[in-house]
Amino acid sequence: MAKGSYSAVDIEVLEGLEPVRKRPGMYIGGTDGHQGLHHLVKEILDNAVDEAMNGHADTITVTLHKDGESVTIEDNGRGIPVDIHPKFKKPALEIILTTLHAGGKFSDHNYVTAGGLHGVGASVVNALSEKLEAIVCRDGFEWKQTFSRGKTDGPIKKLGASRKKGTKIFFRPDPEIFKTIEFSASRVEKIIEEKSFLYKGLKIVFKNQKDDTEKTFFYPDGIKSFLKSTLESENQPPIGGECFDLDRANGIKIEVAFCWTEATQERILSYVNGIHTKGGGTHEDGFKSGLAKALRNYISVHNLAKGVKLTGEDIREGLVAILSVSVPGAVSQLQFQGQTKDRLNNPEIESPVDALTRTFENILNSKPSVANALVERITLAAKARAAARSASASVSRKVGISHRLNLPGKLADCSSTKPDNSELFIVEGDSAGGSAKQGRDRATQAVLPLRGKILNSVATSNQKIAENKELVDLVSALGCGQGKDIRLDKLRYSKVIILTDADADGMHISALLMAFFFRFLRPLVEAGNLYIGISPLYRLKFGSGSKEEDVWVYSDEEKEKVLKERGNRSKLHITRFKGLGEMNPDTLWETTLNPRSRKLLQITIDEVAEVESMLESLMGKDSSDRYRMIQENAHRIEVDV
Ligand code: 28G
Repeated sequence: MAKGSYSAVDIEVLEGLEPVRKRPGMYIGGTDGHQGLHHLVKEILDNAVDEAMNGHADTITVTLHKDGESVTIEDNGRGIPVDIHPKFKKPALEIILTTLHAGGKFSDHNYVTAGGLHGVGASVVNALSEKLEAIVCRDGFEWKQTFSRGKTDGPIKKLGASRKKGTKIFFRPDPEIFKTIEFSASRVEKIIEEKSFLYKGLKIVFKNQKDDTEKTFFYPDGIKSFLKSTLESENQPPIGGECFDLDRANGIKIEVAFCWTEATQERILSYVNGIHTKGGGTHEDGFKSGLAKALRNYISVHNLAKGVKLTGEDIREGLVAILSVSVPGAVSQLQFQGQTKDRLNNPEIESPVDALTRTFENILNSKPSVANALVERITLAAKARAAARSASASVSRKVGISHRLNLPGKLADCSSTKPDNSELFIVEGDSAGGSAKQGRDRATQAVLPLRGKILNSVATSNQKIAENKELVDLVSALGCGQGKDIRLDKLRYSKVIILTDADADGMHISALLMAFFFRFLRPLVEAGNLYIGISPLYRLKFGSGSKEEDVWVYSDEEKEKVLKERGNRSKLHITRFKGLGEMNPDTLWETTLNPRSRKLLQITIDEVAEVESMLESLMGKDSSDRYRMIQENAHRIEVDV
């Protein structure tokens, strides 16, 4: 059989889809209806992108159907093979969609993308879909097979002759698996946009039947457009008016686009075979070292150093970069590392990226005025950093890594010293703090009451933080330090739970606290340690005497729903809680603190862009915007047991 052509014999390991339905989270990262749900789209889209990347398709269409709960993805590639597997006597299409790891062997000269680390393919989507329809056009015919929850509805059908070629997959996620199956159009759009930035020349059409719109994503300039769109959306013009890009195409494919801005942080968005590597890794390391070499060489050749010592951090201050690396061959050759497995670990990738990036020196030489603007920017950063170093030393002494000895006086600590079974409740106000202290499980739950306005920390300097007693107390209670010196292994609690009243003021305080965490304790948020505790808005007391029954509801809609369900038949008494302080300790335990019955909302960061815009709205003066942000996230509520 010719190299590169399909052979059904490639499919070797067959395993049913039961494990996927049993533990969906293991395959798609969650079933709360957001990350996991949208992961299904990524998974199918990735297959279509693979087909395009290998030169067999150039257009992909993604349709979000009117119901908002189903999606069709179509490519104009070769079509998934439908020939009968000699051993299993089933069409390849069916095997691919109904068995785990049925992708067969990857040929070693093709680029293969993968939907993150859970990239296990179409069969997972099939397993988690109430309905999936696959239509294949190839070799002059159109074929169709449909599935329910990963099982075929019947054999594949030949629909008739067709001169088209390609694959079309419709699916509706299974409401038995997902908390909600409502797709977010903007999220789907983000997924599509990212893909089309990463693969220049690929055209992806997004048809949104919900609002009858159609958008085409096509970026011939690839990640250079990605960079420009990032800069534009953040209103950050590049220094010297210039964005740079480098690429090499043979073997390991490397593309990088970058520029400097007036911002103080550095931001590198990196990808390997289309997989976002939030934790960086060897490709990023190569880029950083290459960049440092290019600039240091340029500076020394032109004698621009003037006695200032430049660190890598100085060089990268204000840097915004998109780095995309593609390694030919199976994704399984890629090695990932770190707690969330989002750090590339393949050592052979570092030096080619370093070598390519070093050629940036040539660009600098050819554009002396831009180069000088950059050198000035970098030397200034170095001087500022040196000046800040002495000041920040005194700050970190105050806000630094704490010991049990200097825990804040207001903290009612738990008796456990094991972070794994310790939780910290950050409670608004002294009276709620009092109820929480009495109502909690002293063994595992600590309470820190916060009083007064918390600083709007997004816009606040380290200096001001050090002067804010509430925040200093919070950081010492956490024990892990903050900012660059954060040490997550010293974090004293595995769950840090913000608990505020269920009103606008409470939301505002949560928003400010979250902003503080995002800005100064981001790794803690990224590691999934931050939660918002949801307290009930009403108690509905049904019946009376021994038949009395309490139902706690967390929103007006839920109240209406429960009342409708119960009808008017029983006696009813409704109490609205104006604040946590109104609940007695037992009630607070039952509704809000008890791990068996409470509702927690885990705060996650899945995309840098999302957080940036979130931060923007948190910073915004309009507090209703902040309120809305929290409300929008509030449906991600998960009951944790
Ligand atoms: C529309 C939504 C998602 C796809 C193809 C095309 C082929 C294929 C897909 O083969 C089996 C395993 C590795 C080769 C390959 C067709 C070769 C020849 C294909 C998609 C055989 C899977 N002819 N298009 N899978 N491979 N599009 N779009 O899923 O060795 S999946």
